[in-house]
Amino acid sequence: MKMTFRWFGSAQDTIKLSQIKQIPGMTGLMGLLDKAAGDIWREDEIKAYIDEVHAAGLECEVIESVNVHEDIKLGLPTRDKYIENYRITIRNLAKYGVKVIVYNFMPVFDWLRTDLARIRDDDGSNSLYFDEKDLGTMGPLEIVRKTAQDSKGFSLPGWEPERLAQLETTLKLYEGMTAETLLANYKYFLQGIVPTCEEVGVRMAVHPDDPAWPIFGLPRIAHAEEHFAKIISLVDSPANSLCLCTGSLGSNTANDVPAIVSRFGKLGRVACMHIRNVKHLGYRKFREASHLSSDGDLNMYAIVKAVHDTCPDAYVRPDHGRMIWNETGRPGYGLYDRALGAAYLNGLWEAIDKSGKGE
Ligand code: DNO
Repeated sequence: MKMTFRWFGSAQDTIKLSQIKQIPGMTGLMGLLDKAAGDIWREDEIKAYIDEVHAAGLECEVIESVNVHEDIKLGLPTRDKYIENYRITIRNLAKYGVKVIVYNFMPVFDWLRTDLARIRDDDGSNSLYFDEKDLGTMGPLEIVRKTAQDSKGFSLPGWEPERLAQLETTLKLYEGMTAETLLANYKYFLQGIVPTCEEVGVRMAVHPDDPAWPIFGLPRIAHAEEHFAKIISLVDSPANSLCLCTGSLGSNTANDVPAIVSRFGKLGRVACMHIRNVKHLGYRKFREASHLSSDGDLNMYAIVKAVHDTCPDAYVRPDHGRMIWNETGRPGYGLYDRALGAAYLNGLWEAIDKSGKGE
């Protein structure tokens, strides 16, 4: 397990690399640049970001949110141009030591919440929260407006303004699209990029749908065990791998998260993990909890044990955290609770590892 942290770059993040470096056991980043879906990630931009990370004594072997242009997901004729751009980005990232690229194949929306800062009465912390009932009354345009307004001026990954500006038009283009068509478009994309990944030694890792069910009538094909079995068989290569996000998968009580990690870990198809906990509050209603098992509904020990036993080389990040100790910053991406999460996950790992060796 290689412990990593998400960082949005010095111009966009309130957290300093020097602070990340001080978190025990932190090896590097799951980094990202602020780029529109479909754009080529230029070498000079990648180099500047990665040089800065290296200068702080951290690695950058994973890059996240190289977003897939909607024309690819929609299967439009223009998709070939965007697939070519994606190939160029893969090559450019590989030149600077990137080994894993995290992406998703969700139509229109990446992750979705109905409240970015739900306060807990008993301790005053706040965290991301979702209640499908609230969504029902809101609708897609309203939720976008509210998310932008609640983000306190921070850019949120997956909520890039240029993409969302086209929202109404894009939603229309998806009308009537089935999961089968989306899967066929996905296969076309993977067939276009996997040979490049194999050539330059990069693994693609798809992030699950979050929350783990379809929303707004859009097809979603990556939120259950059988979906991942289909995805990895679309192109049978270790370069076509998974980024299992426990909080996304765990939002749906039907998912047995440790079993999913074990199954695909054993197949060598878990390239990285986002590990966090969720607390279910009712039907399709949950809040993001601290990482500790007893604070939410996921068995974090069983999850870390599954990683330890089946995919020990996976890159891991503590994913989202709550806002605690009066911290203000990008929702889900404060310093303190993510650092606590990393320390806890490292503790679980050490206990599992040492007891396995009879220590
Ligand atoms: C949410 C993140 C996601 C993830 C993307 C990958 O906080 O985990 O935005 O990075 O889905 O493309």
